[in-house]
Amino acid sequence: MKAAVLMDYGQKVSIEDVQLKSPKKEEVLVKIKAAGVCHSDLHVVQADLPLPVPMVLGHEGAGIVEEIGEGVTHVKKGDHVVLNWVPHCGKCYYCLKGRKDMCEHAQRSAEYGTLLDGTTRFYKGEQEIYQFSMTGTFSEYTVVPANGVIPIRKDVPFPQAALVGCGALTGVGAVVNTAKVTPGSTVAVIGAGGVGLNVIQGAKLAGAVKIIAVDVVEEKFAMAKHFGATHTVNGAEDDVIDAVLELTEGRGVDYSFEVIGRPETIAQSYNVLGKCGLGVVVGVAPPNVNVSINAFSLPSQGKTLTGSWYGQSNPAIDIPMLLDLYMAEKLKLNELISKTYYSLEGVNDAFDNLAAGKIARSILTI
Ligand code: COD
Ligand code: ZN
Ligand code: ZN
Repeated sequence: MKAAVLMDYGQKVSIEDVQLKSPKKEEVLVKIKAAGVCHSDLHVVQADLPLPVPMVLGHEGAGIVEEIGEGVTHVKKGDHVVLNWVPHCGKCYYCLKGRKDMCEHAQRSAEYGTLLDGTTRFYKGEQEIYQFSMTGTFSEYTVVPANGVIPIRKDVPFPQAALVGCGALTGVGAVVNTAKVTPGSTVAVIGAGGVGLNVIQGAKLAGAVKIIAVDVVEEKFAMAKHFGATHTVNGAEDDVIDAVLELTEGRGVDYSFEVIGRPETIAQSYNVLGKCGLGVVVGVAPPNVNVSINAFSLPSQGKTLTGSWYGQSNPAIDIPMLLDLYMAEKLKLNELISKTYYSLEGVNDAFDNLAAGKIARSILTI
């Protein structure tokens, strides 16, 4: 069986012949049909996310259930599923508080590159191969925890379904679940990539009247407008804070979203807010990075800066809901697919295109 594996840092991803163990109790074997190439996969290749290697990358994916382990009742062989890269344990402090996105057990296993029991199902000869965020969708098959598969309607094409597993859920969820954007609001979205475009369409769905897309790549602005941006700012040419203030009668926006993961754009997302504004950081900067914001403005302007992980979502409910929105033509997914590769071999080319910033998403069909 073939999988795209980062064998070591400093190398390109290679297509390897790997073996997969059978699903254990509360696990599911999935035949992957489509996988999206997200910037977080590239972050791993570029060593911005410190994870163990060798690792099967890919966390956005959809496929068909091939086999279920003991105790799995919510899916059966043949079901179509989207993979959930935060398969919560249901027992930890945060799960019990209703915050599945913050599951301690899932976060720890993702850091170790294993499934919830601390072991991995992929191997090559004697060597264990880790799985990115308990998924590993750049592979013909994968084994994931039971909560890592969300059953979906069968009339959605696999590439579009895959996109909901990270980009759409992360982006729309940041707007709807974390920020709870209200109708008539003003919004700035910094970073109009695969996830940022979903923040933009989430803001439109939520009824925002002014949606300002900020990026540094000109090609992104036509896409941003198509997804619902009312204004655009090119951060490579203009001062972002001045431009946003000018577009909002000098006040700043009600909500801002940083969808890149860089300290300077995180600071921007705070500085473009008006009084009482809420800034949501979706992008993840490397672990040793700090951000500086003006201390006086916190109490005097009552601004809030928070974060959003996996759209603060409830994947079992939110993934089917987003697919229903897509089928009702209220959520754009087709337009997110800039390029399709009909084999895993396309993965490095997809990374190059992502790094150049000119595309929204590439899809690998498997
Ligand atoms: N100012 C404005 N825009 C910029 C700047 C800048 N200084 N630098 C880059 N951009 C733009 C790029 O041109 C591009 O359009 C956009 O920012 C980034 O988009 P993509 O398509 O490259 O990235 P996404 O949308 O696939 O991913 C964004 C994330 C924020 C999810 C990702 O980068 C991240 O932080 N990942 C780590 C977090 C993580 O592991 N999440 C789990 C899975 S997503
Ligand atoms: Zn992602
Ligand atoms: Zn938990």
